[in-house]
Amino acid sequence: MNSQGCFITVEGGEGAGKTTNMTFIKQCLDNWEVPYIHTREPGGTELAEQIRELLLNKRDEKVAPTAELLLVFAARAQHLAEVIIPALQQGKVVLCDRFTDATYAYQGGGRQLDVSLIQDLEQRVQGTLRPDLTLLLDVSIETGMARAGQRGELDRFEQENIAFFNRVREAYLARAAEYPQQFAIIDAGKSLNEVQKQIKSVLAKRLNISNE
Ligand code: Z5A
Repeated sequence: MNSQGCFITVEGGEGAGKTTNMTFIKQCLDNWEVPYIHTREPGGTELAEQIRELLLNKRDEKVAPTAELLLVFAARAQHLAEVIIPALQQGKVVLCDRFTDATYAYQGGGRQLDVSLIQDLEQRVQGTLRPDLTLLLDVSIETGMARAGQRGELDRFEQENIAFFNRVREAYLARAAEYPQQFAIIDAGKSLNEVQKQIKSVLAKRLNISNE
């Protein structure tokens, strides 16, 4: 636990079903009467949402991977100071759609940036703060891309190629293997009903909810 609160992050690659399952997680927390805030990265504050737009918008200029990384952490520093840390200090559950594990996956795995640079920024921006629980929605690239393909226009990340998404997935799975106490891998290739059963069981256990 961080202070009195609990920091829960949800991660996954393309078409893993984060948005769909976030709605379900919020319903679970509401039913259990657990006080929480829901937020996202990049974003979560006015400034950080503006940085999100800079990051996601398609542009003619090629974005240097290091510039992308620094923007991600600039947004995170603001988000931590304004939203995440105060909520944890108030004893709330902070439910965050993506966090630094996404940086290891997308900028470390996808963009192949030096991981020690990410570790250094993580330490400087977050200190010792890490998620208490990360739900990693894991799905094959084929299934994920087929699902994501049903959506509208693609953003700057969604336009990447299969090799990029493979590296992202591998990096997420490597993080989960390295930090088994933090991560719960959810098989997001299954039916929505089965996925949500897995999520509910992990959440209830982590939050000590007995009356599921
Ligand atoms: N990024 C980064 O590079 N570095 C960082 O540090 C951070 C982020 C924090 C924006 O993220 C981008 O930011 C992201 C990485 C980068 N790039 N990408 N891509 P985002 O989280 O805002 O965007 P997203 O990845 O597109 O997430 P999403 O909108 O939640 O999409 P999703 O996971 O695909 O979820 P979905 O829309 O709920 O599901 C997709 C479809 O599949 C939808 O039609 C569902 O009905 C369907 N679905 C979902 N689950 C199932 C199951 N189980 N069966 C069948 N169909 C399903």
